[in-house]
This record gives sequence, C-alpha cells and structure tokens, in this order.
Amino acid sequence: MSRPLSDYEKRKQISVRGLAGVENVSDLKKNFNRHLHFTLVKDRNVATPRDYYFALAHTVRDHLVGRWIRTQQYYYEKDPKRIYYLSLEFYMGRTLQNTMVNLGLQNACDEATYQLGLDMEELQEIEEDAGLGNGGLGRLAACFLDSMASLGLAAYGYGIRYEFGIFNQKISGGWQVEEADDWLRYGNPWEKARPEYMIPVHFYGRVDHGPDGTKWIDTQVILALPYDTPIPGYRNNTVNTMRLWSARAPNEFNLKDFNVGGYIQAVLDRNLAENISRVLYPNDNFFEGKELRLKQEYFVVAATLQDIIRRFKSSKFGSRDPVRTSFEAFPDKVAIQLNDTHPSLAIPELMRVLVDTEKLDWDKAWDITVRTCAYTNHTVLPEALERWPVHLLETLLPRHLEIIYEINQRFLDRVNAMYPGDLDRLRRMSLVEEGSIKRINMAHLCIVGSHVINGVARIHSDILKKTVFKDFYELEPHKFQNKTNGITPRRWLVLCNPGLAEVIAERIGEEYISDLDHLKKLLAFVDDEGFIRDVAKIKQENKLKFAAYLEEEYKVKINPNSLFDVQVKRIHEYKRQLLNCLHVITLYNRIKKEPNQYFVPRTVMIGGKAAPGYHMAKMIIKLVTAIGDVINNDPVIGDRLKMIFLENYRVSLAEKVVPAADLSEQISTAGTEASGTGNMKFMLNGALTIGTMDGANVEMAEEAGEENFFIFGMRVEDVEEMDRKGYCAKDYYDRIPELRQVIDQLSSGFFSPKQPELFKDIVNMLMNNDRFKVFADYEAYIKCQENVSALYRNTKEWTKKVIKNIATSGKFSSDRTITQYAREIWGVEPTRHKIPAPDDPRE
Ligand code: D6G
Repeated sequence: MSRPLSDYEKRKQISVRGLAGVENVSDLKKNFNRHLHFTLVKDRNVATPRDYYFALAHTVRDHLVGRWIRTQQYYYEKDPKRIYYLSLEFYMGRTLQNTMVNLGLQNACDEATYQLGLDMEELQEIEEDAGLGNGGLGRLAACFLDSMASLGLAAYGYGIRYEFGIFNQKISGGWQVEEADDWLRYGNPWEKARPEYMIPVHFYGRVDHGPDGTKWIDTQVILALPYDTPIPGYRNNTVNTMRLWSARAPNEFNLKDFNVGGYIQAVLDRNLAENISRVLYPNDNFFEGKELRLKQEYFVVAATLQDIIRRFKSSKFGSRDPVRTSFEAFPDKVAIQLNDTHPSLAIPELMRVLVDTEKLDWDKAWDITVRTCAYTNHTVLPEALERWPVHLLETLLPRHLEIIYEINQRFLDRVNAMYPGDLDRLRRMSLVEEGSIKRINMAHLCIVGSHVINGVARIHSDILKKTVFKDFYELEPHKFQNKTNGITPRRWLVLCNPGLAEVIAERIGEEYISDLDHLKKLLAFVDDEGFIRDVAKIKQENKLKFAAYLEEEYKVKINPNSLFDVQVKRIHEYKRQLLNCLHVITLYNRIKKEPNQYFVPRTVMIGGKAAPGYHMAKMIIKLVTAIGDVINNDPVIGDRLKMIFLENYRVSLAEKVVPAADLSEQISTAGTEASGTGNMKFMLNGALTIGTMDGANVEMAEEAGEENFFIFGMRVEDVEEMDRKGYCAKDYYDRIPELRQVIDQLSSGFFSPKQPELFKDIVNMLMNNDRFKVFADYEAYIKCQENVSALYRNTKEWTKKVIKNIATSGKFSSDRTITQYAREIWGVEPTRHKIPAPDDPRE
C-alpha cells in the first residue's frame, strides 16, 4: 500500500483549488501577519494555534468584504425579487475552507500557510462547527444558501443565532452523554453584529378591537439583534447574507417600579427574556410542544417580516408608490419559503401586519400573503407534525390566534361550498383540531396560506398527495409540487474529497463544479483502466486517512482493506439502525459457525445523535457499542468484522467519513424517509448504496440504473398491504433460524453479560410493537448484503459501478433543486453572471 500523499503534496497538483499567484501568496502572508498583530494582538512567540486559525480566518474574510458590500449594493440598485428562506435551522458546519473553495483561494492559502510554517489542516480543525441544526432539514438549508448564492439569486437565510447549537455527543460506558455546545466561546470571526437593525418583537398582551381598528396591546417586548454572516457563491463574486437573530432584553425591561432588591432582580431577569435564542431544540423529526420553542418560532418570524417589509419599502418599488398600492407589488418583489412548518406563523403575522398595521382589507391582504408564501413539507411521520395547543397560542399570541380562526372560518366556508354537508371532510381539513386539548394543525395552516406546497423527493410528494394531504390536494391540486432535495457539490466534493474532484477535473474539466450534470461525461470513462485505477486509488487513500484519524482520535484500529460499511444519520427507529445491527450479528454468527471459511472483511460504522429524550434511540446506541465490545474483541473474528460507533457525528465528521465509505446504508422503511441527503453525499463520493425504495433513493437508483444499486425490501405498496393484513414479527422469528438466533442472543444477554435484561425493551419492541417492520425486511437485506460482499471481491467491477454512480449523481446537486424552486415557485431566473470583482487586490 502506498503512503497517502501529504496534503501539501496533494494540493500542489490540484487545479480545482484555484491558482496560487505569487503576489497573492505574499499578500496573504502580509495580511496574516497584520491580523496576528492588530486583530489578535499577538506575535509569533506567544501565538497559539487558535490565534493562527483566527488570523487566517480574518485574512480570508477580508476577501469577502468588498464582494459582500458590492453584492448588497447591486441588489439595492437593481431591485430584483428577493428570496427569503425562513428556517429554524441552518446547519452550516465550518466556514474557513468553504470560503477558500468558493473564492478560489485554496491553493494560495495553502502555499502561504506552508511558507509561514503552519499546517493548514491543523488550523482548519480548530474551527468549531456552526451546529445550528439537527440533521437533514438544517443541512439542506445550508446547502440551499450555497446554491442560491452560486446561482446569483438575491437570497437571504433568516433564522436564530442559538448560543448553543446541537449538543456534543460523548460516549461513556457505551451510553450517549450530552454536552453543551458552547460554539461561540472563542468568538465567531464570520459574523457581524448589526445593532443598528435591532427590531422589537411582541409577546403576550391582549387584543383591543377599538373604533380605529384592531390593536395588540399591553405586550412584553423583546429585541431581536441581527448577526449577519456572508454567504459566498462559487467563484461568481456574489456574497449573500444569512441573518440570524439574537434575543436581547430592552433596557427598560422589568424596570417599571422597583425598590433596590427589585432592581437587582429585574436585571437578573433579563436572562429569562434572552433565553429565547439560547439553545436549539435537539429533536429531529419530532414535535415537542414547549412554550419556549413556540417563542423561538414567533421570534424569528416577527423580526424577519419586519426586516423584509423595511427592505421592500426602501426599495425603488416600495417607496415610489403610496403604501396601499405598493403592497400590490409585494408578491412580485418578495418570496418567502417556509422550511417546514417551524416558521408557519409567518402567515398569520404577515396578515396581522397587512391588516392591523398597514390597514389593507382582509381579502387583499390574504391574496398578497398566499402569493408570497410557499411551504416545504419534510416529513409524514405523525409525531413530527406541529400541532400547537390553542391555550399556548391564546396567551402568547392572542391576535394571531384570532387571525388563524378567521383564516379557518373562511377556508371552511369555501370547502363547504365545494362539498356541501360533508362534515367529516370539514373536520379533517380544519386548521383547528378538537379533542381533550384543542390544537392548531400548522401544516394545514401552511397549505391554506401558501401558493405552493412541495415535498422533497418524488415518492414523498406523491405520498403527500395520496395520503396525508389528500383532501387538500383534491381541493387545490395546482398547489402541489415536488422539489427533490440536493447537496452542494462545493462542500460535498471539492472541499471534502479533493483527490476525487481532481481526477474528475483531469478527465472532464472543472465545469462540473457549477453544473453537476457534466458528470455524465464520466460515463465515457467507465471502461478506462486509468480512470478506474485513479478512482480506486483515491478511495483507498481516503480510507487510510480516515483509519488514521480514528486511530489518532479514538484509539481504534480498523483494517483499511475491509469494506467500509457506513450508516451515519440521526438515530431513529424509522431509519432502522436496528436492521443494520441484526445484519452485523448475523455475520458474526456465521463467522463463528465456520471460522475457516473466507469472509469479505467488513468494518461497519454507525454514527448519529439521539434526541436526549428519545429512550429507544439511546438504547440503540448502547446496543451498537455493546455489539462492538463483543465482536471487536473476539480473536476468532480478527479483523474480518468490526463494529464501530462514530462518536459525535456532525458536519465536519461527515466531511471525513463520507469520502472514505464503500457502502452507504439507506435502509428506512419504505414511505418513512422523505428524501434523505446523506444518501446523495455518499453517491457523489464513490460509495455504492444499499437501500430501500424510499425517499430520494428511488430517484438515485433510477439515475444510476437499478443494476448499479443494491435495492432490497418492501416497496411502499408492500408496506401498505402489510398494514392492511397486519404485521406479525413472530412469524419471521419462527420461520428464520438466523434471525431467531440473533434475537435470542439479545434476549439472553449475550451482548450484555453483566445485565442480561439490558436489551429487553428493544426485543420487546421488535417482537410486539414495531411500527417500522424490521423483521419483514431482514431476509431481503441479508441476501442483498451477500451480493454486496460478492461484488466487493472484484475491485474492478465494483469501481465501475462506483463510476456509474458518480457519473449519474448530477441530478442531486442543490443547484438543480434551487433552479427548480426559482423557476417553478419563486418566479426568478438563476444566472452564473458574475458581479464585477472589487478593485482592491486584497478583496
Ligand atoms: C449585510 C452586508 C452589508 C449591508 C447589510 C444590510 O450586513 O453590506 O449593508 O447587510 O443590508 P440590508 O438589510 O439593508 O439589505
């Protein structure tokens, strides 16, 4: 095995990293030293590695400033339609390398740091992930920002600047332990506070229907302080803004009439008000109806809408005409995209502003609201759908509750006119759910208040129309669209897998980076011995590097020649990490049964966070580590099989593991995973997929050709059929001896000798109460894994399939996704047109 190239050696060869002009490098060094001196106030005798990271970050950031100001100035002058992506999550990860990639500064910065005697990779590792998201939904928002900037759209991301992002996961005794993510501790060089744009947000109070209109009065005011982060497009000089709001108590907060003790308490209580932006709720695909979360959702919506309306009014269009008529143009100048129902209060809030403040009549305001807003649905799991108790809305947002009732009344009148007397339909479609706790169905509110509703993969959008939102589809079929998710090829190929990006560029040029469909040209190289060798070699290098990382960080040794079988994603029953576990135990039993047989060596890696309150997910983590403890220490097994739990899976760990994977596990029960985006990252980085016909897997297999995909298990129709007939886990247990052996081992404490009962909850669930029908797909999965192992023995045939997968992954660029949103929802046209670069060479 050849030694992997050092990063500097590798980068020197690479063109996709931008040219390293001599002047560029010496300027960068000068500016680095200037920042170390003036910004960090250090010299090289006392500077820490973190100081060097910050000096480099500021040096790179300087190159954004001129482009950022220019882009915003350009938007002000040209006044294009603005696109607002509202999201409670932006899972950005690290920013330094992404900025260098998108600005074409990577080679120059490599060279500069090398000449300064510093290790670029070591510096990059110092940066904290901006973990302001849970999983797919938040990372999608981040990929979309990259694509919107790269496609020259006048777009903004609006969200919350959580002081604590997704928790850090520690594994202790095999259990998940959560640690607070104090990501801002050392400061964030990428953000700029904008106190001059601070905005008041109101809560609580009461509604006064006086003679001069409706007023929301006696409210509690919290200030929203914006922090702006630049979002550079890929080499087009566009820099957009992500604006995240932080909660601040107003100075007069609680200071009405106090004695001395009251004064101290009032100042201390400011923290309570500022708790709104303290922490990200760590649930993925799960609704937890807490008041603080509702406050967060309204906080971002209220501050953002005021900002949008301010910008609209100050635009050429908004200011030329009298207010009343200028709002007519609002939907032509503003598009608001709701990332799930989390920002759904934007609909009643826009109505409130237009009707109560701007004095538009209801029908006009409603027309503007519906034409402005569009809603993306991300899941059909009932436990994930937001249904806020009316009593919470009543106290926190009394006027909004009134408006929601009014929206509902008018909507149900329409439904009733279409389907007279169909009371059951009215009940099903109502925004208000009756019951022991009266609730507002936020998805229904979004559908009624938007002009487009989209799902995130074809199969998911079809399910929305056929099942969850069937009644709404019947009423307004034209509103329903599909927008299959995508990922940005900048972070998820050029940044994380430079070796692969380069061997591709050597064959087909660099255009694919901004137009991923060009990857199709690689189909001409499927039988090219040189390319096959290059692709296999890069994969091997990535595996060696990841193995070295695991050994360094976690002291675990893995066999770099084994098949790297990876399942990384949030831990959830529907994602079926348990099915993966059953396979691993089955392999273990097979090796033990015939220890002298040849087995294709495998390293199975599972990683992901469990929501802190999700008991079963936490048990699954414990099970993975417990299986690892037995298998990894069994001398009969040796390095033929390993089970590793990847601790603290997050964006920056994905960037390491995805390029090293041979096999991508995408094994959710058909009909449960709306799209998935991890699946796309693996495909683009040269892993083959073992997956069910679920989410975007369906379209990935269609693009790659089913013969280049490991598809197994029930289809959605099979699952539905089984639901009608009834799923009986025991039947599979009785019929399949290998499955029975595995389950008996779990029940008897084979993997938990000190606590034989430890996994009884898991066994119980699987046998009696499994919503996701793990056993029903067991046999098909095991069989399919045998095909995987058989193919893996033939490196050349395996690699050919890998190349076919890479070549056909172009559809899954978020540039394609955003182009479709732009044309089919927002009514704007993407462009690769470059804004002129600033004059200052530093910029
Ligand atoms: C960003 C970039 C900066 C610009 C500011 C305000 O911080 O150059 O002035 O946004 O932009 P608007 O909110 O006025 O669009």
